[in-house]
Amino acid sequence: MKKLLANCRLYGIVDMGYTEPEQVEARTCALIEGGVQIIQLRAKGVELSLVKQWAIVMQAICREHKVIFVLNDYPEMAAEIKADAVHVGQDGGSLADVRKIVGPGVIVGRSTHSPEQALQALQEGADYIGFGPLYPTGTKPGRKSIGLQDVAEVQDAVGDMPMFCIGGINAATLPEVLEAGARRVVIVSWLLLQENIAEAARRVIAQIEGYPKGQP
Ligand code: TZP
Repeated sequence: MKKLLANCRLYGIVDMGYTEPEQVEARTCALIEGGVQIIQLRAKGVELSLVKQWAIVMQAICREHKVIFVLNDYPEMAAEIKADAVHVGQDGGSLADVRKIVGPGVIVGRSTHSPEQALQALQEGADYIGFGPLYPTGTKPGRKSIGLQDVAEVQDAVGDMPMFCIGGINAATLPEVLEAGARRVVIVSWLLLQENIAEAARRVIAQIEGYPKGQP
């Protein structure tokens, strides 16, 4: 799975703030159909039994299609359901502690909101980072956006560790995000709100892969 991570350009999230429980399966499949190779379940403030139920469904679908399944926030649950990956925020404890819980084979990702946090995550041994929010976003209300000015420098500094730019990315902002030096992106609300998620994902991936400076 860690090898697959290197090829991922678009990271999709089934965010339960935008998704009805009965849509979990279909949305996971639509993202996969659109070529998304890493998919997270993000279910903030939801009862753990439900999170686990959805996580098991998504992990099974992702496994069948050789897509990386990421559980947001719950390392113990990630270990229990044998998730491919777990993603933790800045408040999610040390990455060493997370790794102790999930074991060495599981991908560990960290949210970062500044160049300092990105470098810290690199030093701590993150397998990948999210970097943002680049723009203000309703998916993380109240979180200060960090803009595009540090993207290229941080991308250079983290070397081969995949860095996924995140926050307010959509069809309109993607070109300038790529121009700023991003190689990989996470898109949450814009993708989930598309009538045809698979088609939209396909277009985004083609745009990232076709970008002149877009080699990972
Ligand atoms: N972390 C930083 S911004 C963000 C997260 C989870 C939300 C991004 O969502 P959207 O809808 O793509 O702006």
